[in-house]
Amino acid sequence: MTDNTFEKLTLLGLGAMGTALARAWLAAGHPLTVWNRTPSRAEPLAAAGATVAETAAEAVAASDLVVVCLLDDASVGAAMADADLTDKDLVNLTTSTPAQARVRAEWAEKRGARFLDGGIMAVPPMIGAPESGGYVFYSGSRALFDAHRSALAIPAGTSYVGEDPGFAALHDVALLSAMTGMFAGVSHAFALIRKEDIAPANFAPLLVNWLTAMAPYAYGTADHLESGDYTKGVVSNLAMMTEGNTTLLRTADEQGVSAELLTPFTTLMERRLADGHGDEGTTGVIDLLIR
Ligand code: FVH
Repeated sequence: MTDNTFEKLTLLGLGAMGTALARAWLAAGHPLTVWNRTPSRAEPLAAAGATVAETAAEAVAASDLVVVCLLDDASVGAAMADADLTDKDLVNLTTSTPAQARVRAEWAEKRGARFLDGGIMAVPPMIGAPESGGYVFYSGSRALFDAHRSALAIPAGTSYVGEDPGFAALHDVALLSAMTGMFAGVSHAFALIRKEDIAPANFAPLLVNWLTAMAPYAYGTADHLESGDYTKGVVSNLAMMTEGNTTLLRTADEQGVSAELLTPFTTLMERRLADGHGDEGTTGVIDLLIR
């Protein structure tokens, strides 16, 4: 933003997320050029004040700041094959792996652009709604991030996690992976009560409160990894928890529920216990996972 004018930017990709981003920037007063492979998706945004480019190359040429939010890394390469990136500030909000983000950063830099990768920790309704808590991890060029910070902060909060362009994707995927484990646990818990006279609507708040109470377990794990002492502050040790797992597995059997979501983790706990670490918590499982 300079004086009273809002920074001009270009957005490639008008899927569910791209459209939400576009609407947030337009609502804030940013002049916005958009492009989408299927042109009809740009029509509602044209009505809301966006300039629609006919090609991705034309859209890139329109602004110094170019944001990309496409399906995957391959679509980023395909969409910008003919674009001149010289002196552009390219922000890629397309979900990718850390390795893909690092290669994409080299690709952009070879073409004369500064590069910032982003991992969006939000779903489309959370964009442009600061109260939702949505945010984006950014990594790569710190100079680019600082130069465009106010524009980048319009759709969602910002969290810069380092110069390594792979770090935003790594943080994003690590949190999504933890979420996947939580979804697995929630699915198993509902399966256990499914055939009983327990209303899912009454059970849900119990689950939420319990998971919320247990979430700070992550701080203890971090402390173990930082200190190297996996027994530090352990309240419920591995020997006890592994024994407890037999009750979890037996209950699944009694309830006619497959234990296939539980067994991968319980098997790792058993291996760590068998290696003689019964006085630890579950932090040692991390060492078993790393190849
Ligand atoms: N939607 C969500 O909940 C998640 C939240 C977290 C972040 N993700 C990531 O955001 C990227 C975009 O997601 P999206 O929700 O906008 O995805 P779609 O609605 O499926 O739109 C995909 C857009 O990509 C275009 N596209 C696909 N392939 C190509 C290609 N080869 N060349 C050019 N463009 C391509 C597609 O165009 P079209 O089908 O309309 O022509 C859409 O614009 C994504 O990385 C999520 O993981 C969203």
